[in-house]
Amino acid sequence: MNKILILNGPNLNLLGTREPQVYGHTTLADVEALMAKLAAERGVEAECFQSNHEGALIDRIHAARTQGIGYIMINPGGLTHTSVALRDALAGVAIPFIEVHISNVHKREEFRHHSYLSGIAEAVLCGFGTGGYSMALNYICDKLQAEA
Ligand code: CA2
Repeated sequence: MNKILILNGPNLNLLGTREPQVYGHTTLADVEALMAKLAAERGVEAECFQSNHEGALIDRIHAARTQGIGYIMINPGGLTHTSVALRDALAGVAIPFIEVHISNVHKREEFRHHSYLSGIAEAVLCGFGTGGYSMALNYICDKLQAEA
């Protein structure tokens, strides 16, 4: 069960190409390469998946149940604030997950202050830029190693 699934939701494929004042200059490919490198250094396998489609993310979460995934890291993008279905999928597979946001959602518009996922997440990180992904990965690797 020492596999990690790293999910990125709608529009995160644009990372590093637009709105650098909010999301920085790092691309999603950069983030995914770093995740693979850091995970390998810790003897863990990280699989990354990004989709602009809610159903595709839900299908990927369901598949994780039988793929030896011990932990999920997810930046749900805008679905954070809208998707009961994504929450139900994560609750349904009962795989612990960390919710990550690049920006500090609490410093932004009111509609970004509520997350449908946070109430069932093990932990939530926001406002650390793309550095939040590395922090979450370290935490998850510590947890998986403590369980091994
Ligand atoms: O801060 C985050 O990571 C968010 O999850 C990003 C979502 C936003 O809806 C959430 O409120 C907070 C937006 C993802 C869109 O990402 C883009 C990246 C670069 C350029 C345009 C969009």
